[in-house]
Amino acid sequence: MRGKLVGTARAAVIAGITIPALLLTAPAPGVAADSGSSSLPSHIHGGAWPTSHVQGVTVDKERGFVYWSFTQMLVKTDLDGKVLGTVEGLTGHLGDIDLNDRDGRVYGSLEYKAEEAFYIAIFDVSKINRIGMNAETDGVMTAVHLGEVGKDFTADMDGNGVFDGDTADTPDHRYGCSGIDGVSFGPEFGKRGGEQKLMVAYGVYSNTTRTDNDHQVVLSYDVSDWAAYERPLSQADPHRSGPKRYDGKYFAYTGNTTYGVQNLQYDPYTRNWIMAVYQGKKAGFPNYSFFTVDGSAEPRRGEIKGQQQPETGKLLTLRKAGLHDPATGVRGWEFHGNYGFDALGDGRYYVAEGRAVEEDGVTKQEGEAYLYRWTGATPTPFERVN
Ligand SMILES: [Ca+2]
Ligand SMILES: [Ca+2]
Ligand SMILES: [Ca+2]
Repeated sequence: MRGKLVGTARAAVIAGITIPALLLTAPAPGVAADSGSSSLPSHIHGGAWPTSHVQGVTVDKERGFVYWSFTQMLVKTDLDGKVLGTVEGLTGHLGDIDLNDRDGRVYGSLEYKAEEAFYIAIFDVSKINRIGMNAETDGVMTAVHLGEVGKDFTADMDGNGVFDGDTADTPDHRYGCSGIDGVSFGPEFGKRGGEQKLMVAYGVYSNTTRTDNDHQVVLSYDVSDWAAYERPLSQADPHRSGPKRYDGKYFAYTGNTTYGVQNLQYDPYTRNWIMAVYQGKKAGFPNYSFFTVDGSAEPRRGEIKGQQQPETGKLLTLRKAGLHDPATGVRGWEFHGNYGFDALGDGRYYVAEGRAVEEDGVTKQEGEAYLYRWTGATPTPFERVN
């Protein structure tokens, strides 16, 4: 588990069982985090690249590496922001990324909407050692196809025999699914430890005229048997090798957002699953920019509101903290984090920002990450560490 033992944290022994200090000290939301004594830079520069904007950041504290998703490129730096290598040539959309502590590799969402193909890209980041490595030909990336996403993306919801494709202006796409973006490893919802699952959140189109797109949708996968599915990806002829089934499918009622969960991250410190979004536009919802799912709550079966035919599913619980909209029951916060958010496990976080910059007459996208700590304050539960 990420950040199980951090800094000067001490473990306790109770009845002969060693309890990691984190589990003893993890506070309820609302309690300020200890800033910790392990030194990490308060700012990391991820460079500027001729790509779309930064989509995700994940930090390998032990080895001192930072990985950045720049939509068409994966960038590897050290903690000082020195560029160590890049993986380039992606023609789809690389979104949020997360480090799998089990195998030391970086997993990210990868979309090819025209091909109706959605993948988890797996980067063997130990092999990234130079700028300009190729995602298809340099043996650093495999991909696992997620069939369930394609099914929901292509669903002909109005039953007119036509799938309207990559547009928000349609009744098609089940739950409004536009693909996938947020990814994170963490325990099953309601569990403290146990097997780490890969959670994958849907993108959801912004559409204020339908009622069936007001949930964030999360698929869970056990990736321990994924070696059987992993294949290099030929983008001209994308494969469909992947698990037939997901392990779990979960729904969080937040109101419609603009492209769903941009960054998903399990935070062992608060036991929150954070969801950073681009705000929704629907009247009648609070349209918060940041949500926290209570990771200690068991999913409960209930109605997935707003569907054409009544439907039940496994519902997630938003943490009872922060802002609250009594009319809808939605709870949330005001924070960014939709360009990248990583939890270090000790109440500290790296949060990405990005912007367009001009370099030698070329427009590039710059990415950087700032260190924050948890405060639990409303409406913004983090403060920057300087
Ligand atoms: Ca249709
Ligand atoms: Ca994104
Ligand atoms: Ca993530």
